[in-house]
Amino acid sequence: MTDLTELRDQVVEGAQDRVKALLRQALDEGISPEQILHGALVAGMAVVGKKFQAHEFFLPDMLMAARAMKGGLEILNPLLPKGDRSVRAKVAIGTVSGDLHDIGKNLVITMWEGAGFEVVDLGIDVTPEKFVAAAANGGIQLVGMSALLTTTMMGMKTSIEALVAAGVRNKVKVMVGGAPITQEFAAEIGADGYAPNAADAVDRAKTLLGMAG
Ligand code: HCB
Repeated sequence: MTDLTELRDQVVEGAQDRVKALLRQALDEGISPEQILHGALVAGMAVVGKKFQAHEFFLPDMLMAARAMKGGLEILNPLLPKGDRSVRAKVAIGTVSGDLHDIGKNLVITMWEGAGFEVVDLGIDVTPEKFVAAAANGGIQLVGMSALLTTTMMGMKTSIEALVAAGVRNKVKVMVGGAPITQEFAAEIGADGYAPNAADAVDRAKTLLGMAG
């Protein structure tokens, strides 16, 4: 039986080929994609974050781990639950200005697409102007913002202020998320919602768009 602890450790080590092999083995043994995602891949990134904080890991280590995680996600993404595909909504999401972290954002996209949403990926380092353009264009009903750095999270506030200044704030719901973000912070900056993970981002989006139930 594949040990998810070993898979997690290989993510931490940044051993992409080994991660892919162990992940395929785990799937063959009937371990669910969600169990692998949370029990090994996401858990691995949490360990990497702690090691970086403790100065045991440096930027290249973090990059290797991210590469290994992405390799694993390439296999897992098509297998994650597709949910209720009858729900249709057009949404956009991006990582805020100055922030290059996109693994979490991409997982939210996977889950949103799985739920039947049409998703516009605004990418990383998204300026307030780009969020405004997304909100102003093409029937987007919800804008998601992601931030992983305490130094970039205020970019969410600036982006919401830009939506207000451009007169498009009422056209869209705004959802924020990312490791340093909390419900309190979301309320403080005037976001409509917050989600701590990609699965909750689906439920939250449905609620905000009046599709829950
Ligand atoms: Co990065 N990094 N990093 N990093 N990094 C963090 C975020 C630290 C917390 C590590 C630490 O110190 N413990 C730290 C931030 C500290 C702080 O701000 N207080 C940090 C730092 C400091 C930095 C640099 C400044 C390092 C440097 O250069 N000295 C640099 C900044 C670059 C930049 O952005 N300008 C940097 C660079 C990197 C990379 C490039 C090596 C790599 C990113 C690769 C990539 O994304 N393509 C990286 C990584 C991988 C991390 C950690 C290890 C993992 C992040 C991750 O992918 N987590 C992270 C440590 C950590 O977070 N514990 C570390 C896994 C995903 C699945 O979780 O939280 O992103 P998530 O997303 C969840 C959830 O939040 C929610 O759903 C997702 C799925 O469940 N969600 C949303 C996310 N966005 C949402 C939006 C919504 O609307 C709704 C829900």
